[in-house]
Amino acid sequence: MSGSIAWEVNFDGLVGQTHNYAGLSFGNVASASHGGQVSSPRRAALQGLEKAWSLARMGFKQAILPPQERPHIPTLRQLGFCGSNEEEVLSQAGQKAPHLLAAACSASSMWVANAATISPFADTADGNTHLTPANLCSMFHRSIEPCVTGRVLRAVFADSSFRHHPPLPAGAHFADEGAANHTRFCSDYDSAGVSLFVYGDDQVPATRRPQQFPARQTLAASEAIVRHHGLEPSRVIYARQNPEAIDAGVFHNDVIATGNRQLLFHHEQAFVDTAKVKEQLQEALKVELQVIEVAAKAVSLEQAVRSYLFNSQLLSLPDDDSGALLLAPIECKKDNTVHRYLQELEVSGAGINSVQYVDLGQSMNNGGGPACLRLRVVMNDSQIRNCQAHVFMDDCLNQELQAWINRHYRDSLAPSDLTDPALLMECRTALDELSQLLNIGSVYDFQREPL
Ligand code: SUG
Repeated sequence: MSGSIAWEVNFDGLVGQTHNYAGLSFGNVASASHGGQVSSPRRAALQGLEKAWSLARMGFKQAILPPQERPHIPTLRQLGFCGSNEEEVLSQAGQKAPHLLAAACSASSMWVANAATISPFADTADGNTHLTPANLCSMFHRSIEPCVTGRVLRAVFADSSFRHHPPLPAGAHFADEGAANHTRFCSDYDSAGVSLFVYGDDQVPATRRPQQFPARQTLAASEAIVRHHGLEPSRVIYARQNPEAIDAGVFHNDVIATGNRQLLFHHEQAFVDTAKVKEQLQEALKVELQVIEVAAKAVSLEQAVRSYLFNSQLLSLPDDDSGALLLAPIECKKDNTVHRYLQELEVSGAGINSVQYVDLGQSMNNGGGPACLRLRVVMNDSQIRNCQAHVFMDDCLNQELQAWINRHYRDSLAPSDLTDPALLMECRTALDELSQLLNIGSVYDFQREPL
């Protein structure tokens, strides 16, 4: 299949109706510091949609992925909340274990950079595109996602050139957080790429571990994915994340480094051995690797985490060698140091010649910036043409989704609203309508089996 024109398609996760602040992610500084606050699901969903639509308007291939069903009653039942009806299940959970109710209500599936690891056809032994949903077993509220993620991915990537793998076995040994710790480098999207897998834990007793926060990706998980996807070992690099960065709030590599095509944009303190990472990448890539390394004295680790500078989207159009676009969170403009750095970068000729800013405040408060909200999938013409799901952004879909959000989303949501049975029904009505609009079939539990 290689040789045909291919694009990077960004699939953005639509924010779900239960978007709320429950402080669920230990080690994610923004999530912890906003726990208990009142959220605005409608504003969150509109902010995310506007980002996707603005990239589509600029000519980038852009699509969307649906949110998951929350509150997730099957999870609450599995945990022993066994009322005779759903209302009772919600109320029991709310009274006895509000933290478990919050976990079963989290809209965290919006951060689709954690949905799966994807290896495009140009990189795999059989010439197919391989997908593995992440097991997300480090955080309970996220471990609920992989089953429905798998169904959604099968519905959207249904043609025979896609190979769907099950998530890795759940458990600390194979903790996998998906594309957030995987970066693909290449000259053109349809030429063989080099995969950089970044892990926080190699399970070797002697290695220095983060002292405060958990490492959420293991080396063993990435190695298993490489085997499943049939990646050529000489084009795979494994790099260990700096434990100090994890302790500063870098819970995924995409909070401290990003890359696209031949460009690596990273913080000086991202990896344990940066020189080795660059050397290996350069050797595997063959064409020239461009590197923009941000020194700690220019932007500190703390500033990088607060502004989410490296969670920007690094984008380029095929056949456009004029330099990349960086779509950065608005927080980067509000921080004087980071803003000045980016202004200088734009005119430096280093490889990023345009920086734009986007307001994703609602998602950012939970630690999800522009890059967390999207899953990158390299697709060729026929894969795009064969996609039966109505997920590619155009003016019409944008308007339909805007109207759908305005019809179904609450303007504000407090943690105490999560037991409201009306919320459960609102979510199901909305998702039923959405699955028809997107033509993805019955992917949700409530559509498949009587509860
Ligand atoms: O897994 N936050 C998500 C944010 C994920 C960001 N993704 C990437 N960097 N790719 C997480 O920590 C917070 C939910 C809450 O606290 O209610 C949360 O799950």
